[in-house]
Amino acid sequence: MASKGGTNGKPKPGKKKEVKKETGLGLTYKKDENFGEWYSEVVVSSEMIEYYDISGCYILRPWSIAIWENLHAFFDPEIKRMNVKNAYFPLFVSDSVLQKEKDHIEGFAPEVAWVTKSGKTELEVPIAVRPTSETVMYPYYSKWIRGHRDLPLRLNQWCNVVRWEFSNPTPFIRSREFLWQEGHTAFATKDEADQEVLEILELYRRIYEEYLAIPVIKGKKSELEKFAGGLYTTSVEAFIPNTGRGIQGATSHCLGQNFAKMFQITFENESREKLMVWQNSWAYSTRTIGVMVMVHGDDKGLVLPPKVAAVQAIVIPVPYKDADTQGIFNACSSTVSLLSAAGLRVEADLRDNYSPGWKYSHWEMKGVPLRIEIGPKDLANKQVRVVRRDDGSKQDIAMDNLVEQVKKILENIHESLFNKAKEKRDDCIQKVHTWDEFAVALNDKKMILAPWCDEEEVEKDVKARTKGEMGAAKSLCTPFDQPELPEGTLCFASGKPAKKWTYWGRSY
Ligand code: 86X
Repeated sequence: MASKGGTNGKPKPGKKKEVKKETGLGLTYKKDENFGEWYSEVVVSSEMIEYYDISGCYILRPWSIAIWENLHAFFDPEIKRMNVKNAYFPLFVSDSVLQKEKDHIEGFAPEVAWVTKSGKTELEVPIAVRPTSETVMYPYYSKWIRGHRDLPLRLNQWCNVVRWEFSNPTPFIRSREFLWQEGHTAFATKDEADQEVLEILELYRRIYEEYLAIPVIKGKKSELEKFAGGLYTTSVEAFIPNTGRGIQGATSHCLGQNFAKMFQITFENESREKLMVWQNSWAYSTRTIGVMVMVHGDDKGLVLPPKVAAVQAIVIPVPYKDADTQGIFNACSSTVSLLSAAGLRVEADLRDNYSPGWKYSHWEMKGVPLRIEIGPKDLANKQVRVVRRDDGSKQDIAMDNLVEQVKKILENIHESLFNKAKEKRDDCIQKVHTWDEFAVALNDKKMILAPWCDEEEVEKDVKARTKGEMGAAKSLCTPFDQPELPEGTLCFASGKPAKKWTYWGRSY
C-alpha cells in the first residue's frame, strides 16, 4: 500500500531515541529529511498523542483536546446562530437499517466494525458501530417530518465514529476512531439546501484560515470523488508541501433527494401535496489537528497558532544565583494574573526541578506561541523578555503595556504563520496544459491546476496512468475561484475541449 507519510503511525524504535529520552529535549528526526517519522515523533513528544495497543487508535491527550475544544468554541455557536440544534444519536446501528443504504455502503462494508457478543454469549443479531450516522438518524427524520411546518430540520451531533481502515493509520489524519461533528439537515426546497452548503463551507474555511492559520481552497468534488450517496460535494482542500499531497479538510454535501427516497422522508406542502425533502450533510473532524501539525511544525516540534493553543504564552522564571528568586517568582505569578484577566491563556512554569533551558525546549516542543522570561534584570527594569515560537525573535516589553503588546504579537504570529504557509503552498501550485507537464509536476510533488474536460472516464484514466507505489493522482477539487479559461483550451489528459480548471495531485 502507498506510504503516505512514510510511517505506519507508530514511531520507529530508533537508537537515537534512547539518548534523547534522558534529557527529554529535541527531536531525533528532521521535518524535511524524514517527514513521516518526524510527524510521529512530534505528536508524541508534544504530548498531544499517546500510542495505544490497538492499531489505528490513539489517545488524545489534553494538549490536543484543548485544540479540538477551541475549534468547537468557534463552530458550535456559529451553527446555533444558523438555527442548527445539537442532538445525540446512538453509537450502534442495526444490520437491517444499515442495509437500507446498501447501494453506497457496498464499497465501505469492509470498514464497518461489528459487535457480535456480550460477554461470552453471541448476540442474536450483530450490531454495527456507526461509521457515519445517516442510517442512524434518517429513519427518525422520516418520523419527525410530516408537514412543511416541520421544516427545516437541522440537527448536528458531536461524536466519535469508527471506520476500520486497513491502510496506513496516522494519528489525526487517518485513525480507526475519530471525533467529528456531523450536521444533517432537511429543507423543503433545493435553494435553501444549496445556500446552507456554502454557508457551512465558509465556516470550514474560517476554521482553517482564521483559527489554524492554514490556507485552503474551496471547491466542488468531481463525480468520481464526491460522496456517492449525494448530489454534489463541496470541500475545503489543504496541501502538505513535505509529502506533496492534497488533503480534504472538511466537506459539505448536498444530498439532493436520494436519502429522502431511501428513507421516505416526505412532507405535505401548503397545497397538501406530498413532497420529498432536500438534504445536506457536513462534517469536520480531528483531522484538522493533524493538518495543523504537518503545516506549521518544525525541527523544534509543534508550532501552535495562537487562536487554538491551549496555552498562548508560557511564563518562565530565570533566577540566576543570588538573585531575588522570590521576587522573580512573584513577578511571574502577577504576569499570569494580568494576562489571564485580559482573556489570554497564560501559564507559568514554576517547577524547581527543571532548569530554564530545559523549560524553553519543553515549551518549544509543545509549540506555545510565546515565551515570557523574567530574570533579575527584567525585574529591576519592570519589563519582561518575550520570545516568539514561530521565528525565535526576542523583544523586551515594559510591564506597563504588556497586555496590549502581547495581544498584538499573538495576532502578528497568526498572520505570519498563515502567510508563511500560504507562500509555501502557493510555491507548490503549478498550472499545466499538457500531460507531459502534468507528469513532471506530479513527480515534483506539486498541486496541479489543469484544464479538464470534466469526464469521469478521463479521471479514471488519469488514475490508471499514474498508478504506482506513491499512490495514484486524482482530482482534488474544482475551485469556485476559477482562472480565465480561454476559448479553445484543451483538457490536459484527453485533448478534448476543457470545461474548467481543476486541482489534481496525490492526496491523503
Ligand atoms: C461518507 C458522508 C457524510 C455525514 C459526510 O461526509 C459528512 C457527515 N456523512 C460519509 N462515508 C460513508 O457513508 C461511509 C459509510 C460506511 Cl458504512 C463506512 F464504513 C464508511 C463510510 N465513510 C464515509
